[in-house]
Amino acid sequence: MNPTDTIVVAYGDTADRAASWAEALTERGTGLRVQPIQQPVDPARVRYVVAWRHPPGSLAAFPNLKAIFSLGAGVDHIVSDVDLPPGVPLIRVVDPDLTNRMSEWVLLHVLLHHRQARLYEWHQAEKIWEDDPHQPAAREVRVGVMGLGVLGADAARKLQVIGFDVAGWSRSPKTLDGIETFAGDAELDAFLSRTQILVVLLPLTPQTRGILDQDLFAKLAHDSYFGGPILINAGRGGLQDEAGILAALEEGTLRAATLDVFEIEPLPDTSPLWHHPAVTVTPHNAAISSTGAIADYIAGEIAHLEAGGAPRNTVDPSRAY
Ligand code: NDP
Ligand code: OXD
Repeated sequence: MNPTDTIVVAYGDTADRAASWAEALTERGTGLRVQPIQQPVDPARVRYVVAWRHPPGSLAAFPNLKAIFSLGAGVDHIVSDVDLPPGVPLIRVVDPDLTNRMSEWVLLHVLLHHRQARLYEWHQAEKIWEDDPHQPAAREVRVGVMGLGVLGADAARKLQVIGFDVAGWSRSPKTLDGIETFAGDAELDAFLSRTQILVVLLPLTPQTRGILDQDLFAKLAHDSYFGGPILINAGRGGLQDEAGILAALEEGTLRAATLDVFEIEPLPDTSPLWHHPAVTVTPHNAAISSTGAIADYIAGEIAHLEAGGAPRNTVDPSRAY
């Protein structure tokens, strides 16, 4: 390892965030220089890039990269760059801190709908003392998780522990104890037709873009106690047709939606989703990353690569996730 070898933090949103990630990685003592992409660097010395919404085309300047790291679990913000240096492994975050945070969010929002928390919030504001004697038990509620990867599988298992009747859908067949699984386009309709609460933890790829539309909502189970299917999306905003969600809520094809991700982020002030009474908005923080945990993970993977280890948690560029 040469001490002038460099890790570049390509955080596109703000220079401040790039600088704070660079500081966090420096504190981990990787033995390499760490600097934000906004500072001048000798491109030939850059061995690693740590990226979040980097300026497209900017990574092509580095001819000697050993790996590109995503600062998150998703990599759509990287694979959408048509000028990535070819043949460089792309590594994403797979870390229990992120996984647990996502499952917390999923459980919170499934339970929030299941136990009608917003109704009781309103009752409290109106001083109404009234309960619902027909509140179903978790076992009577069918939850479907779209995407059974690292995050979806963990959330599905934890929903199952609470008692929900859980199923999942993925690209390739999966076996999860006690969870009914469906795979591929051929089994999508069967999965949807049993799903009362739909949790989406899919990556954004050319195959999944726009998948959450009115046609799909119409195929969900419409027999739930809550008066219609519920959509909970923490995958990516590009999966969803927001006009379609609003139309489905108006016509009753959907009963409610909780959205953490949006077609445009931050969600514009003008979006009707902000004040729709059946929509809950969270600011893309379902699995809000702990800088420390992610920096530990990346520093650990760099140490593993520097010791001659093979890249782990890599993304298959042909699948885009
Ligand atoms: P994984 O790659 O581990 O899992 C992706 C899952 O989606 C897999 O089960 C995969 O199927 C399935 N899938 C992909 N394409 C298709 C398809 N065309 N049809 C059916 N199933 C498909 O990803 P993670 O679980 O780690 O993360 C999922 C996504 O969550 C990320 O890509 C990111 O967009 C989002 N995310 C959001 C966060 C937030 O804060 N809102 C935080 C972190 C991630 P198979 O198993 O067969 O490969
Ligand atoms: C991620 C995210 O992909 O936070 O990790 O969205």
